Amino acid sequence: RGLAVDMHDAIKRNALTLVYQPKHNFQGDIVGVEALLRWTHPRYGMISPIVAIAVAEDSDLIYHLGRWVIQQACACKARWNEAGYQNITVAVNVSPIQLMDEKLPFYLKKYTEQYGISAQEIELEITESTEIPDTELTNKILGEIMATGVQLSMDDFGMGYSSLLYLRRFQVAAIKIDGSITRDVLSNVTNADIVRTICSLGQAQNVHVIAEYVETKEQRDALAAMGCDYFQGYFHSPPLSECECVAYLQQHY
Ligand code: G
Ligand code: G
Ligand code: MN
Ligand code: NA
Repeated sequence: RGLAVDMHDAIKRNALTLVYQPKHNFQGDIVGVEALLRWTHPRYGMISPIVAIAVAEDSDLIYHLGRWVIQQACACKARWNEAGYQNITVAVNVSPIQLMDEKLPFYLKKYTEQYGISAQEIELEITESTEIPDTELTNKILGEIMATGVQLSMDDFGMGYSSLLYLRRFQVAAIKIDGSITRDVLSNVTNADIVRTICSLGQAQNVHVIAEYVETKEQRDALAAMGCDYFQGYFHSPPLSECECVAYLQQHY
């Protein structure tokens, strides 16, 4: 049996889960979370989401999996709203291949309505594993996603194919500077220059800049001084189960 078959089962039996990594502002308030896929395989144990997504992309399961992730994220956000945590966004990762799913805008509408949340509470982090095709189809889908009110952000900014062009192709709410740039910002002068440059771009474009892989207070403070708005990483918190995240919200909201 191949991993693709196992994943099909896993989706059906709810053997996949999402964990949530908090994002904070400089004041320390939690402003949102990023949903991250976790798959515990019955025989192979934990499978990295990078592998899981690659398996799904190679086997037609990716649209199904992507819709499932969005549904779970909307359901979770509805529970948090109910508990009084309205002022946080939930971000979901989408690969460029998922941006070819013509039904993606439909499902974003369907699940936000079904769970009674507003589209603005959901964010799609577009990862740059491959180039986003500049075709009529993806441009149409991107336009329809923006029309739903769901926010778009650029993940792994600074590492990818044509990040700067994407800023012109669609409206983004946030830029996430890739962890490989932020992680050694204290010791690498070039990376510090890159961070400052991305931050001034963000300011000019009225786009929030998020630093990920922030592991220490020194890094957080330096990144804030360089102009980053939001911070994500082990300094604040690792990814948390929904249950752990509720406890975290009780302390940090
Ligand atoms: O959680 P972890 O750091 O292991 O995630 C590794 C990468 O896998 C993340 O950077 C993220 O971009 C990707 N990833 C995690 N969950 C999802 C998901 O639900 N969909 C997609 N497309 N990518 C994901
Ligand atoms: O690819 P993306 O950046 O979306 O995925 C984030 C992944 O990076 C998560 O799966 C998480 O486990 C990991 N991660 C998040 N914060 C940190 C951090 O501060 N340090 C390290 N080493 N890994 C992190
Ligand atoms: Mn991400
Ligand atoms: Na990233």
